[in-house]
Amino acid sequence: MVETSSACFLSYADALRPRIEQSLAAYCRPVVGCPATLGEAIRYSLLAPAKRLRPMLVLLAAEACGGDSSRNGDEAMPAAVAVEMIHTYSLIHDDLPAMDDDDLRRGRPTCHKVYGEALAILAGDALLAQAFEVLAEDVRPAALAARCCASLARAAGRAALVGGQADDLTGVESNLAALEAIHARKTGAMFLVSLELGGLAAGATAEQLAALDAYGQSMGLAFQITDDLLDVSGSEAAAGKRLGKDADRGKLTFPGLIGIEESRARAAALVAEACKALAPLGSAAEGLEALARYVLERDR
Ligand code: GRG
Repeated sequence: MVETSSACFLSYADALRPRIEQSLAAYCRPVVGCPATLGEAIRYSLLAPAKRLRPMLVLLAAEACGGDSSRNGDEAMPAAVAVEMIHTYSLIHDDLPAMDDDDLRRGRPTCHKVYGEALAILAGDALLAQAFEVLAEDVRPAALAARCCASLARAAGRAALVGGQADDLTGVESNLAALEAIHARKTGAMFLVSLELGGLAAGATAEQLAALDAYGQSMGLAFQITDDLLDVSGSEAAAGKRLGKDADRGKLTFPGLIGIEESRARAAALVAEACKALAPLGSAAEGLEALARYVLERDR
């Protein structure tokens, strides 16, 4: 496989982002019965400037598994929208005073700072429900839609996103295994399901799905380590959120447990492993390789 760079990912991102943004906007057009302010709160958070890594993983996984590029990845777009809806709901709820209590997200005041706590909770609830509506109605055939709904529900549920968040809030033992177990559920599961849904939309074989899974395991953990590193030494302007909060709150982090240098080395090794795992997918997986390299060098 030709070695890609994070700069190469930016050209993939420039091509994918407008299509993702357009689809997200289309799915949050006003509908009868949705109060105007609720619709506004949903659009405010879902359409805020964001990296869109999860939808890009869906589309790049579909491409890596031979997705029909002449259809511009349309077959995978409902899944790309659904994962971003779940991710955005989790960020809205995570920012609430009862959880991480943040006032800045995606470079803007958090949803509850603008619309109040009750409406922010409801905007998150609506996005959680709509993600499954999108999959159930727009993924074809129906058996594939049901499989996508089941996988996304598992990734967003009690033994993954929600369970990891609960452990992170209540605190567990201070060791590497405990930290990795939190992140595998809180962050990793959504990356893995993004890749799986993209692969499924493209009709991936079991071998291709296994390669995507191996890639996602390593890349997801590398993403979390770089997230912790950015919290220590990143720029708030670039990140669009408050930094330095983990240390202030005595949270378990990779730099806190193993130091900054060891964390950097670990993230680099994981990205190398992620790229190696793509070998069975050949050159069609170049976009995924570039995304993994971007994760290592990102500043937001
Ligand atoms: C409330 C059920 C529930 C879960 C919340 C996502 C999450 C769990 C917490 C967010 C806190 C956090 C910083 C987690 C670490 C990694 C992460 C998910 C960062 C945000 O994702 P990015 O960097 O953000 O892809 P953008 O805004 O670009 O989408």
